[in-house]
Amino acid sequence: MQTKNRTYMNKRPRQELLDYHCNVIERNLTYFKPTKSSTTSTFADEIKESLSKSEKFISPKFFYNETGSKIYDEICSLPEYYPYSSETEILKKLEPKLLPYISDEFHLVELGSGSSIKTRLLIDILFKSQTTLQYFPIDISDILDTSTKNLCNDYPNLTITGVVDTFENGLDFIEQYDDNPNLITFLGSSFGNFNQNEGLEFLIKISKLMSSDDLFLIGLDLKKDFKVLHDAYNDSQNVTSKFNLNVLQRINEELDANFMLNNFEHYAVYNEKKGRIEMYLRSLVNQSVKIPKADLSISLCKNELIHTENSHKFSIPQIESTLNKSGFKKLEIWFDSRKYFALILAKKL
Ligand code: AVJ
Repeated sequence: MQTKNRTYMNKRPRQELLDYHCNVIERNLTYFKPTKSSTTSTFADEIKESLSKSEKFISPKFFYNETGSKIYDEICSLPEYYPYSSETEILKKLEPKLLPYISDEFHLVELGSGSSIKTRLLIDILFKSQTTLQYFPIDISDILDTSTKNLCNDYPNLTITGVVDTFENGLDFIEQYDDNPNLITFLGSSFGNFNQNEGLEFLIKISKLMSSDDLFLIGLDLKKDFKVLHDAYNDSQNVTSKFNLNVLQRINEELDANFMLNNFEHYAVYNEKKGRIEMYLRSLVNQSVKIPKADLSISLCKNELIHTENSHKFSIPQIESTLNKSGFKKLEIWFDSRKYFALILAKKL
């Protein structure tokens, strides 16, 4: 094998070029935050905008406050919610399949802060080929929770460097940080929340930011039997309903709104034509709601829907063409035993 002329140990991080603060929490736990407050709009701005439209909408990114994240963890342990168990099944068998692609000293970059069992499975694989590992979770919101601290206690040779920023900016930062190759992961079919154009644009940005020896590992949920899809978002314990309704509770808490949660019901349906689960909150009565901190009052008719999420399901040809169109070369595609979920390994074209 060709040896690359690189010095990993002496390379100084170039954070001074990039306008990030460095906060050292512990010996092996650091995070970087942009110094300039980003220009992205606030929760109040976005809610005002998306609930003022004739087709009311709340972005699914707002599901994940502390309570919402806990409910999402509950969803992941539901028997009907196959995406989590299917992806984990693939990851548990990944070691012999992924290791042939790992030759240098790879960093692990995670889009979205996992700090879950899935992150641990990937860390374990990388430690099979290297003695130290640097892990960069990228997330716009508080990624340094207790699970991150547990991670650094459990792995003494792991260095965690959180980047509190958008995925694109965070990846840009890491690419300039040093010259190590990166295994960039985007798991859980989070990609399914994008519509087709947003998804394509996102992948184009990622592939442009990547260097030629980086690897990209993306988990995508597959098209399948209607009943399996339906039940995954209409679970018998109503956890998904609680998850969906919690976003209204969050708006009540943070924006002083007066949504009456009992006046809404969870509605999730598979849209065959668009190949996606659509989630809504249905108004059960004619009602009006005040959202003072968004400077907004809305009225809802009985049966009116607030759209809260799209979760796209993919076919294999669709995955291949999306990757091709966005500057990626597919290396591998792995499935779980039921072929419900796919994990794709790709490189920059
Ligand atoms: C985190 C976006 C992958 O779409 O399945 C789970 C979120 N919504 N149940 C998904 C979700 C309802 C989940 N993703």
